[in-house]
Amino acid sequence: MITTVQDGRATRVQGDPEHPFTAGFLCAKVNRYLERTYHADRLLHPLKRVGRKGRGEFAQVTWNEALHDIGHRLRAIADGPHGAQAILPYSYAGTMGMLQAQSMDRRFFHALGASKLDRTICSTAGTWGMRMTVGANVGADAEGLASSDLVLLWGTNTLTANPHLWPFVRQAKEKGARLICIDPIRTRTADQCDEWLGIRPGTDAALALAMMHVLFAEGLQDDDYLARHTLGADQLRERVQDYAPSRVASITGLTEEHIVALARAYGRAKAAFIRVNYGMQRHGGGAMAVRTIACLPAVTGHWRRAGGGVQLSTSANFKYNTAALERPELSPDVRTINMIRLGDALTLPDAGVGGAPVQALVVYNSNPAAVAPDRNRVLTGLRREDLFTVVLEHFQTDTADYADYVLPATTQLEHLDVHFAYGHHYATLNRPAIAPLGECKPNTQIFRELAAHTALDDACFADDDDTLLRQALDTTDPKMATVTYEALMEHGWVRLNVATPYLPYADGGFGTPSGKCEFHSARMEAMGLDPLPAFTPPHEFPELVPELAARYPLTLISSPRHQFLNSTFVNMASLRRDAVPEVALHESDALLRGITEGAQVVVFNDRGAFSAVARVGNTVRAGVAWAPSIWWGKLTGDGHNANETTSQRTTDMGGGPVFYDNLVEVAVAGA
Ligand SMILES: Nc1nc2c(c(=O)[nH]1)N[C@H]1C(S)=C(S)[C@@H](COP(=O)(O)OP(=O)(O)OC[C@H]3O[C@@H](n4cnc5c(=O)[nH]c(N)nc54)[C@H](O)[C@@H]3O)O[C@H]1N2
Ligand SMILES: Nc1nc2c(c(=O)[nH]1)N[C@H]1C(S)=C(S)[C@@H](COP(=O)(O)OP(=O)(O)OC[C@H]3O[C@@H](n4cnc5c(=O)[nH]c(N)nc54)[C@H](O)[C@@H]3O)O[C@H]1N2
Ligand SMILES: [Mo]
Repeated sequence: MITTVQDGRATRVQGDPEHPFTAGFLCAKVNRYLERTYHADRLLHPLKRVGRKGRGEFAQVTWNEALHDIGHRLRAIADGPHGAQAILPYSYAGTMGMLQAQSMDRRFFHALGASKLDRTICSTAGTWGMRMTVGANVGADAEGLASSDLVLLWGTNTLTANPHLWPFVRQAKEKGARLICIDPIRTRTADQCDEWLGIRPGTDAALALAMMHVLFAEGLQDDDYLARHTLGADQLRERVQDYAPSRVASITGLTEEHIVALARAYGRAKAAFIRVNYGMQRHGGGAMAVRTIACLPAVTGHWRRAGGGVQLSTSANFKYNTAALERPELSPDVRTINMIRLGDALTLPDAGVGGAPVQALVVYNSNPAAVAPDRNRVLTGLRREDLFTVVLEHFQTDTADYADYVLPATTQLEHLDVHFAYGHHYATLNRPAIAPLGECKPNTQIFRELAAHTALDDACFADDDDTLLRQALDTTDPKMATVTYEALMEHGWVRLNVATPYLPYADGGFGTPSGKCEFHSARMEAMGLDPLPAFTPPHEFPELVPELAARYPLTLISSPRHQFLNSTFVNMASLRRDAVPEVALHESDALLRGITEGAQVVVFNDRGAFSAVARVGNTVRAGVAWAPSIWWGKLTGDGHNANETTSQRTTDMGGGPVFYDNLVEVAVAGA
């Protein structure tokens, strides 16, 4: 992103036309980054709560007063009967920069001895799935897509969530590739594909197993690749016997013909590119689903060729020196709390995991009052008068309303950082373009000063941001050889030291213990899991929970609204416009409930409820409801959002969230 600055004020942001991947294009949201940065509601001064918890009533205080009091309170808790484990940090994706998201903050909490946070809310299930099959979250390179002859967009809303991939998908299409979208929702991405397969939520593993059933049955496998680079091919071949297309049709809700045709198209392609994304892993069996799909290109040998393979992420290729940034050795042996179980952690006496209750919560780069599951429990916890809450923010979010102190943080335009990527292979420097607005400070600086006020005196708290940047780059990993301080300062971005396109498994070389693509995983067996790919149903799979499904027959998917970035940008009038919370229903489901287009409805289950306007049509498959998210509670009509209905249950591996594994009912409001 290139920022134009006049007289100290940023006047324009634009994409860098020379960047090989983003090619001068910013997404709908970041295009408005100036409006966000200079928004009239931007927090510019430290604030201290004066009203009741959650009322959002604050008075301006000086930094010194705020930091002194926070340091004093945290120190008192650390020295108290429960010790520092009663303090919980809470952060995720507000910024994913190495400095502003995982450096001074981690040092601070490690040195303090606070509880650790397991940052699972987004990607751990899929990451574990990839790890078990191919060894790491490393897959195919989008820059090979032009050579692909079949593109499967599987559980990904590319045009909304990852639009920079689209030009590469189009290159493939222009050269004759077929595009198939596999998604319970007919998204704007599905609309641009040759075919939409409206699968039942949480059943993707079954589909992949049926594809392998057909591949083996029809001799479409690559025997040479199987023999040289895989482990457990015979066991896999036997396992997929259980997944005949006729049986899988009833699991997935797709026809047998569609399943067979998909398998044949895949098996006959030379280099099929599967873009699998995070949608499908937000279900109880999400890790197994990703693991199973990741087996496909090893069966057909597509990994050999540019444009072939599976991509979930490219993030594991970025080997910044996180140990130097985070200093984990400063931490004593403390408990870890899974971030998606925040509701329990704040409301159960031992935080749900044993030991101390949570007495202080320090939130930065996150808005848990909107994004965390089981929102009622989260708000019940945040409302506790005895919970000391500090929130570092740009805006007065739902979460900030519950704070005792709100501290104003800088945006990407105002601080230094360096970024990894999860869809491409370029490291990016983030240079500050303007001075911090008002009294805002970077997260790094806030934690640096907080360390002093909490009587933490390790020398590492003296490192400035430039030093942190150099520490992040201090690594001997060969993939990082090109990512030097000088190269970043000169170009702003630099490609990792990998070929273009990068073919990670063309000749095997998997990151698993065996060095092979592991169809059979001894590690999973050791974890007490099925060592072979299988269909692991969602927690709330109607066939498994018939009584619950009788009361709550619809599966709610609350994936991102096109104009929002999780809960970021929701407060921007130009992006929200006149939008209100909506829920899309299939016309058959609407008819059954007497719901018509535009009707005011309530979406509910035993966990909670939220209001929405009904959108009736054929954009979702029958049995599925779609509530584009993530709304700020306080910007909706009723104060609620979709996370009132989601659960704190976790995925089969990785302890990930199951946001879309969520049975609800929808009724006309007031009925
Ligand atoms: N505009 C915009 N872009 C974003 C974000 C945003 O909020 N807004 N968020 C960013 C972040 S943090 C992330 S993690 C990514 C997420 O981006 P994606 O990985 O694309 O994830 P989702 O949008 O959650 O889900 C993608 C699709 O999966 C579908 N889906 C749900 N359940 C299933 C299933 O069981 N099987 C299949 N096959 N499909 C299913 C959903 O209907 C949805 O259309 O996007 C990033 N980009
Ligand atoms: N129902 C449902 N829930 C979901 C999802 C879903 O699809 N459906 N998606 C899930 C996913 S994939 C994710 S990744 C999570 C995301 O959840 P979060 O990580 O909480 O992401 P955001 O909602 O974008 O909130 C980030 C906050 O950080 C602030 N911020 C940004 N930059 C900075 C900074 O430099 N310093 C400080 N101090 N603050 C900053 C922003 O103003 C914003 O309020 O939500 C999850 N929750
Ligand atoms: Mo995410």
